[in-house]
Amino acid sequence: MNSDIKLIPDYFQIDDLLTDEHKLIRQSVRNWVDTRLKPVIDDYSQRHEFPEFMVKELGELGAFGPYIPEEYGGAGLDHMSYGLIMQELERGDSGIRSTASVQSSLVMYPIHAFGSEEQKKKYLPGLAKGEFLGAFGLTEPNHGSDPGAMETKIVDKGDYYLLNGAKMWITNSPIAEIAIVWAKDEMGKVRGLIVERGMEGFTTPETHKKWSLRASVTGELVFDNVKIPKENILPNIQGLKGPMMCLNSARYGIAWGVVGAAIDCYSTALQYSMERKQFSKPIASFQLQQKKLAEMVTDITKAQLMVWRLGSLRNDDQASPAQISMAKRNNVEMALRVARESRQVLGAMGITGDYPIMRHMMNLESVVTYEGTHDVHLLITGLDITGIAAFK
Ligand code: TGC
Ligand code: FAD
Repeated sequence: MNSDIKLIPDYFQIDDLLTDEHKLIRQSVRNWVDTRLKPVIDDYSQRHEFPEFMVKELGELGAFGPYIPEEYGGAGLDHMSYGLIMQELERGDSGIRSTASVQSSLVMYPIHAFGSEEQKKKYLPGLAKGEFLGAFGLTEPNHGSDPGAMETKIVDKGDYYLLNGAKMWITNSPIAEIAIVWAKDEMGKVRGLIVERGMEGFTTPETHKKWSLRASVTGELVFDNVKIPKENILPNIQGLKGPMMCLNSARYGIAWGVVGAAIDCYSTALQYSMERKQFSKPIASFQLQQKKLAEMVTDITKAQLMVWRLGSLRNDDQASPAQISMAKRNNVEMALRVARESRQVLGAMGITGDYPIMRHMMNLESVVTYEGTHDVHLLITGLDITGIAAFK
């Protein structure tokens, strides 16, 4: 293939806007994805198995809590770096990016932002190193898009809280050592708790038969009269804004991550179209295939510009939740479109595990739903521009 062809597009020279440190971080994650993840991920997905060996390696790579300060085991990096790490991981697989998103944004972030000094010292260094995983329990069997109506409850029993209820669709729940669980107290206020594996009455059944994120483990968190020590409550937050602030960070990471999945699909299609011949010519020479490729690279470029700007706003603490929602929604839809178009460029080969496209496409069907569905994010934009909430 012509060596001038860029398989990882940078059409608007966004690299010029990154620091040398950003590029170095991106390169180290890119190398890890190419050498450790890509060669094995199709097998794990086909077997519906989580590559557990990656947890320690992700910790060593600095993919867990990159923006958490170094004194707690994080890397003290900026949000642009976090985004670039998510992009590279999802170029490999959305499920592996999910593992890093949950650990960083949904477990380490709330402990760091809302936890006591003792909680930060107890949990953050081990989470950062990948010594153990955490999970985040917000969604319930009867409450997905409307987490404010959650039924999971804590009752103050003097020395401890008694926790009852259930969470569903929880990434990493069957293998996590701790879970950040959101529950209502007697006053109906949402509180955050650190629930530890081994606490009596706490179980984590696995969810089987997923056609999406097959290399990521999903399950439930079930609480049957679990005694939670008082020191396990997150002291510095009350109300739904606690979990929502965690989601801002995770949704931001997803907006970046899916650009990676789109790049992987596009570059596979570009390469294939240059090599595959029909009617004695590479299929890349036909206008209809060029239209697909040109639209894909345009879509990816727009998404790259959006997350770069969002990253600089977030670094200045200026990114609004509505901006994050718009970027998450836009970029996931873009990545799904790119995956579907790329799959067609490969013809029948596109449906096999010899190429990553079908796996990305199936993964993205979860990504478009979790962390707030495509429709919910549209309604968040609607609320932002009209001032009228159309959820209820
Ligand atoms: P609403 O009345 O609007 O808000 C209640 C309180 O929360 C505050 N708030 C936020 N604060 C910070 N950031 C945000 N993004 C916030 N959104 C809301 C709000 O200011 C208010 O605070 P206060 O102090 O006034 O009480 O809430 P609502 O009940 O009307 O619901 C609004 C809605 C629908 C937008 C929201 O609840 C929502 O986003 N629903 C989607 C739920 C969701 O995203 N779940 C994700 C679960 S975790 C997950 O999917 C992990 S996947 C992990 C992986 O594998 O990568
Ligand atoms: P519902 O809320 O029942 O929505 C069903 C449909 O109705 C959607 O299309 C939705 O857009 C639409 N809808 C809902 N309300 C409205 C409205 N007001 N107006 C218009 N349309 C509406 N959750 C966690 O807490 N932690 C996790 O780690 C986690 N990991 C996940 C991993 C996977 C693989 C998946 C698939 C999900 C995960 N989730 C997790 C749950 C995820 O956040 C929820 O699935 C999501 O918030 C949507 O909730 P729901 O599935 O109950 O759909």
